[in-house]
Amino acid sequence: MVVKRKKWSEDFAEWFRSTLIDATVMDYRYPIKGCGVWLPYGFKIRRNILQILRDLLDSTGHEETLFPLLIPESSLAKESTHVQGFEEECFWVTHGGLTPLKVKYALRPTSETAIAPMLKLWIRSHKDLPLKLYQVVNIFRYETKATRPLLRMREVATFKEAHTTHATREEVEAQVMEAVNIYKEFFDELGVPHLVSKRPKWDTFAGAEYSIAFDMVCPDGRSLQIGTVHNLGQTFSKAFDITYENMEGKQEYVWQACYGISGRGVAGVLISHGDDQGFVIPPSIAPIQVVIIPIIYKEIEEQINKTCEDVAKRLKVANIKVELDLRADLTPGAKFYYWERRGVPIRVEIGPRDVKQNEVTIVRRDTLEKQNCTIGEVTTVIRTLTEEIMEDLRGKAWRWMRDNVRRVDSLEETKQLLAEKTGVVEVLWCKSRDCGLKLEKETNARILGIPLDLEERMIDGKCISCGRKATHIVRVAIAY
Ligand code: 5CA
Ligand code: ZN
Repeated sequence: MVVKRKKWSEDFAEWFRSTLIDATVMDYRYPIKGCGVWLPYGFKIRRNILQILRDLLDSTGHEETLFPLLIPESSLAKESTHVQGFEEECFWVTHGGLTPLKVKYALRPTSETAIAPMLKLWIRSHKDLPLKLYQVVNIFRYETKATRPLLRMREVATFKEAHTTHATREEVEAQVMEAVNIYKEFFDELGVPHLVSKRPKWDTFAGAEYSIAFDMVCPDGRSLQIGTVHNLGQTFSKAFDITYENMEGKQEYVWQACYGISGRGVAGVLISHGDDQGFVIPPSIAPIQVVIIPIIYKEIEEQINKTCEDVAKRLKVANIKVELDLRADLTPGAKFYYWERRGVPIRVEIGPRDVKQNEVTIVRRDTLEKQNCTIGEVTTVIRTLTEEIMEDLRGKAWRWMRDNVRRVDSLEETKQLLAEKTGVVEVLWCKSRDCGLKLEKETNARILGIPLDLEERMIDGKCISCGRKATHIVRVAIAY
């Protein structure tokens, strides 16, 4: 298939779409809109990223489970704000074979109402709490906005959702903060720069008391929500009658939180570090960390290939994921290009001069800088280099994002920056709903919310919308 190549910096959406296929990460040409296929190479990236998330959750007392995909309408409809938020987004199963079902089933759009009836059976006393569960599943949402590979799918094939249950309000609030810290660590490990904001009331998850979201800034200046943490309060415990017996022997409703990261988390990694040549996969999650390419000269072909094999063996022994590209039908240049698109972080070239000097040439994918080292040093040099690359990717991505988040005082400038899609704009706000909605309307943008770390701090200045005293800084962006 011929894919038209677009630049990261010029047409990000098209760049992402074509690079996903070209780099064999995902093929979204499936005959149902909003569904895609994880290809073997992409699947390995996905698995490595999920492993980081699983490790973080497992080490903080979460346990992995698996709930059914089907949710009876009677469960989904038990909580009114939740069902209002989701019923139009559900795919419904209405038949079993040719027989119409008495109660139709939703394909889970998220799993609160799959989990709640079971919690009611499991939770008896305060000794059963806290209960911290998660699952990695596919969910289905009948998205009506334009679907985009990984960013807005109808089958969200990669969805990690955590659901926790607690005895008190204080405990669930502490859990929300733990979740925020887990997600921060997750994105930091991957070098994905993010903004953490408390979403405004009108953009809260259906059924939640409040929502905290992680957003990144895309190369085209639009923001992308890459994770959310919700405090569900007692919404679902009251609707599903989930109670526990407290120390005094009294029945109390439980408190709940939930938090999710989807395939957008994978997209975040690919987008943050990509460039005009394609993806750049961070070494820590790269399925192939080093590719070795022989630069063949007929007379000493055998010697070059043997050296390549020797170097591959050394790297393998050192637990470095290495691929030796001995394909005879491709020129070295074609191979460079092939692996660059896929984002293999380090390339080792071995040619006649290298063999003569007992050396190899090492090229970094992110900067295309070259260096030489002796064959004896190769594993040490590459180990150090993988750490350097990770640091540099992280630093570069954060610098780019910080340059694209701007504090602005005037409404005119806010409008102009957002119209030009130059990233996230931070303005002063009185926190009133009217001013927030008015600001969204005037700028055609979305309020992402108040920076979480500044939520408690009062601000001096005037609300950008009404001119009265402001209380908070608020982030605004054109959101995906
Ligand atoms: N039950 C809660 C927490 S698991 C929940 O469903 N939250 S959510 O609706 O905000 O989804 C969690 C995350 O999934 C979002 O932050 C967003 O990054 C991602 N997401 C939501 N819809 C889609 C979609 N259609 N395609 C890809 N990712 C999505
Ligand atoms: Zn105001």
